[in-house]
Amino acid sequence: MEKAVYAFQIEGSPVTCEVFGHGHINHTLRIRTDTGAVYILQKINQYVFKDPVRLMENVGSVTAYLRERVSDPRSSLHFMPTKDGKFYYLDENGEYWRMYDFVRGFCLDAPESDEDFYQSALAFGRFQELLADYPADTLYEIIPEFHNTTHRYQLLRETLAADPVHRAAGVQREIEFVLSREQEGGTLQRMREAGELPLRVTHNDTKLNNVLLDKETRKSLCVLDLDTVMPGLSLYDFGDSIRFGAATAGEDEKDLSKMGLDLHLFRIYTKGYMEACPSLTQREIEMMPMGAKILTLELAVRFLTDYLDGDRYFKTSYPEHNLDRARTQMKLVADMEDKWADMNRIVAEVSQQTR
Ligand code: ADP
Ligand code: GN1
Ligand code: MG
Repeated sequence: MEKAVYAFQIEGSPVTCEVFGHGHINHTLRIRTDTGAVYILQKINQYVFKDPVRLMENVGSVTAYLRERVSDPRSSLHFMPTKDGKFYYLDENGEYWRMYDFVRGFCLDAPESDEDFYQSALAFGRFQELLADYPADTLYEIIPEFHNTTHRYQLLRETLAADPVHRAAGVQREIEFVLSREQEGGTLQRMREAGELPLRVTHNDTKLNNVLLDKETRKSLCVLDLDTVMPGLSLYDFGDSIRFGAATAGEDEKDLSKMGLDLHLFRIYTKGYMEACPSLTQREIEMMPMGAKILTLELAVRFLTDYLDGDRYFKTSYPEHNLDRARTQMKLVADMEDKWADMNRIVAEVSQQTR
């Protein structure tokens, strides 16, 4: 780690280094130097990202493109070059590191007010609009089939068949829950293949903690975690934000009675997203509730698959962590099913008010 810090062109000498943030994928550290400069140093997770060089090319091009289109420099991530002019450092163990300027603001794991969540909707909606003319075919598909829910089900079936850590027998109810929704889970993928929904450049990982808010104004400053920026559907971004931020409990809540969809927050986000992304088509709008449900179901499938696979993908803090996460997502899916008519009504109302 120390070698990695010194590989980058930074201001001053490092004085502190601490593990930072609540991401599930990369190893993130905050570095402070004796001049008061602050940086984020990340070790790229190579189990998840097989080609870190292409990953950095994607992120580098997208951040450069965004930087030309925003007025506040804090609104776009800024990478520090290494002393030999690269945007990543490869250490002797084959690990890839990168460094960003620390954006002074804060990230939330749950909205503290309606306005916080509204701000995140504006940030992700704007992000989508800003990238509307970005040449999508120049981006590498850094994780192929990332939001292909049909493919996620195939991976679940393969893991279930291999049952590498003998956990399948203990989770039959959970397996049954997701398998009984497999047909519906493939809806977005089928629509994508049929060309019924426009292909856009999307973020693909729109959790609330991937948006930075300004400390003084609490307005959204910057969208973080651009590793999964790829061609995709707006409904992936909308759906993932709802699944994470409009839920009444966190992803790893053990008391499932606390988990459900907050319809008020669902309305707030829908409004912000529609306002910031006026190019959404009628079909995309109609499918918003389905986007929220499928992304939640997809995460249930992904967490369950990782649990069955011995927790190789997501960072976990205890053996049942992925199972707990899968269960919260299932509970949220079930609650969305109960509130389905309300979700559709809200989308129609907001659409009428904002368009
Ligand atoms: P992961 O892929 O593991 O989620 P992220 O890139 O999202 O990694 O980083 C993890 C956390 O680190 C973010 O949620 C955020 O709190 C913080 N973070 C990342 N980049 C920056 C930055 N440039 N400035 C300030 N905080 C950041
Ligand atoms: C991961 O990197 P992070 O923590 O923002 C994951 C997302 C999941 C999320 C679930 C590259 O997001 O797809 O939705 O965990 N990122 C990747 O919390 O797989
Ligand atoms: Mg993140």
